[in-house]
This record gives sequence, C-alpha cells and structure tokens, in this order.
Amino acid sequence: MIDKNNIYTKKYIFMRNFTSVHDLNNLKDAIKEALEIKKDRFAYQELGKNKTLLMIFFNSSLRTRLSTQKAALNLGMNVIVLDVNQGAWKLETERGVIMDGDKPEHLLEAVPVMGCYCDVIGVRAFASFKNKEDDYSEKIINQFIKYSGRPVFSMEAATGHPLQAFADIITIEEHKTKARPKVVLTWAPHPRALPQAVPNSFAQWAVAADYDVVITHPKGYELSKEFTQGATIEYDQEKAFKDADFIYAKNWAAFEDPNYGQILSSDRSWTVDSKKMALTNNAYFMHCLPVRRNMIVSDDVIESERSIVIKEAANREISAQTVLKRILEGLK
Ligand code: AN0
Ligand code: CP
Repeated sequence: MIDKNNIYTKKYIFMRNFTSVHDLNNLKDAIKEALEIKKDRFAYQELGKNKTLLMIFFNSSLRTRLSTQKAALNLGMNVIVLDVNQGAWKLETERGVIMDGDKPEHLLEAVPVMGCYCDVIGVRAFASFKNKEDDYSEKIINQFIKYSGRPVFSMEAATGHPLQAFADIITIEEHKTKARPKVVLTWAPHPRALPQAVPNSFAQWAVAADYDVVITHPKGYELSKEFTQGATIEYDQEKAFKDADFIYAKNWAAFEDPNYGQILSSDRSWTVDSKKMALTNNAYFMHCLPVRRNMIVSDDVIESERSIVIKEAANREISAQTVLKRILEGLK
C-alpha cells in the first residue's frame, strides 16, 4: 500500500517538477490521459480547490499565459500572474555580486518569498544567449526548483518548451493516419535571434513518440545532440520535405560554438511556401506561434486547410492541465 503522505514515497511516485519529457513516466500514458481530460476538462475541479498557482514571466507570452491559466481554472485552482519586468523589483541572478547597480533584489530571496504565496510555480525564462553554460544548465529555473520549496514547471525555459511539445504531440496524435508518420522539423528565417527551446523539445518529444523525425536546416544550425538523438539531419530542405506527413516550422539561432546565439542566415529560400508543401504527402503545417508571416511561412500555407496551428494552440490548455493535474495529485 502506498502512503501518499510520506514525502519520500511521494517524490518517486508523483510528478514533482516538469521541465522535460523525462518527467512523464511514460509518454503514451500521458497522451492517453490528456485525451481523456480533453473529453471532460471539468472532471477534476476538486483537485485544485484552495491551491494557488503562481505564474512567473521573465518574457512575453500570449498562449502560455492564457492556456495555463485556463488549465488551472479548469482544475479549480486560484491563479496569480507576475510579470517580473513590469512592476516587480529588478532581480540580480548572480551570487557574489556587490549589489550597487540597478537591481534592488536578489533571486535568492525573491524565489523563496514567491514560494510562500502559492502551492505550484510555473516559470518562463528564455535563454539569455549571454552564456551558453548558464543557459544549458538551466540556471534560472533550477534556482526556482532548488529554493522555492514548491513544485515547479517550465513555461519555456532556456533549453526547452515541454508544454508546447506536449501539445504538439497531442495534435499529431489527433491527426496522424499512420502509426509512424514522417515528421519534419524545418528551420526558417527570422529577423531576431530566437532560442533553441522549441525545436529542442519538439525534436526530443517527436523521437520519444516514435515518429520518423527529420530535421532540416542550413549548415551551422545544428541543435544539441542531447535533444536530437534519434532524428535524421537532412541539409537539403526539398529532399527533407519529400513524403512528409507533418511539417513543423521554427526559427532558432545557432547552438554550436563559436556562433552560439547568433543569426547565421536570413535566406528566404527557406520560407515554407505552397511549392514546398506540394513536395510532401499532403502534410499538415505546424508552428508553435507567434509566427512571422512570409518569413517563416507564406500566407497561403498558414491559411490553408492543412494548417493546424490553431489546433496546436488550443491543445496548450490540455497539455498544461495534464501536467498540473499530475503535480496536484502529488500534493494530496
Ligand atoms: C519564442 C521562441 O522562439 O522561443 C517563443 C515561442 C513560443 N518566440 C519569440 O520570441 C518570437
Ligand atoms: N507558443 C507559445 O508558447 O506562445 P506564447 O509565447 O505566446 O506563450
């Protein structure tokens, strides 16, 4: 018999933190659970009663903010949202700094204080691109895990966006017509340097879901092997698109040294258009949004009936609710 009140037992059985696909015991079970939740999203309204979710944003958001809040409300939770850059004290994140500059508060006090006012914490903290080691050791979200005293989940951290990838996999499961679809992650141009979090997670989750995963990008845009293991790299975008069942477009900045965080190409011949989509097996078009039209994808492709970007966004509520439900079950 499992003693749910025993903190040591609890630690191993329930999900405490969620930052990666590895935090779900079994992806297939999690997808099944998500699809059940989608059928009746108000079935667990008692689970979150008198529990407070605190959502901390170091970066902008539309979907994550709204869908995660909605998911928490579906579970009966209370929600507090804090934009760290709007109205809160500017936070120092480095230990040992003489704090005589423009940052009046240290993360090492702010985080345990935040933990006092809630039961669960969601954190959005993008890669800073200042220091690859800090980004890839997930310095910010790990400080929340270490010092908040609360379960913590990622709302896009430096190296991953697991709630997005989970929603993307749910969406593919709902649309696929064969057990092992060909899923192509393609780089596309963008005027600003964007993190690798979304493509890292998408590649990792799509491999974990046992799809035939192909990644295509210009040379120099190789992602960390930690996330792409099991996927095929194809530098010829047209070749990659051949027979694809799903095209997932995304921009990212370079990962490899010495170009970490830099834009190496703005080649618009990589933009996904209908000519390229015609090479596929009538593939669905996917993107996490927000998307820059006619940089990443042409108007006609994103507006076509094979575009499932809005369905992906809708499934963000479901991925967030599945994760929150599991965390809440661990608190009981
Ligand atoms: C962010 C990124 O590429 O990580 C968030 C995507 C969900 N996108 C932008 O900053 C435009
Ligand atoms: N896809 C996604 O995470 O969108 P937001 O940045 O708007 O939250």
